Amino acid sequence: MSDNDVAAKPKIKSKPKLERPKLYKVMLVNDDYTPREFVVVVLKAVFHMSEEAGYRVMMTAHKFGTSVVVVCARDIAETKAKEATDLGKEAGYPLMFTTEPEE
Ligand code: TYC
Repeated sequence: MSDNDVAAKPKIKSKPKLERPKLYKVMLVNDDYTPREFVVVVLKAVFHMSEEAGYRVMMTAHKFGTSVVVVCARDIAETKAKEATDLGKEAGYPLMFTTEPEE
């Protein structure tokens, strides 16, 4: 090796850093008109919750204003929130589900 030779850098493959897609929360929003039992029916139908889990989520929104229903990918969160909100609308209730990104 002469003095001019430069040692080849070892080639270390670095993994491309893929951003992890953000997760979104589906939130249940309280209102004064939708019957409690109807909220639980919707939670069971759209989010496959048990009666007990649905009742807990409904009561949390009833007492505190909102409740987290599920955390999932954005497109699924938006589709489910719309489906659930539409069920309320079809029955004449102002029931509302919203989505928001997780911190
Ligand atoms: N507050 C409603 C009532 O007293 C019940 C209710 C609970 C409605 C949760 C919406 O997201 C909700 N009939």
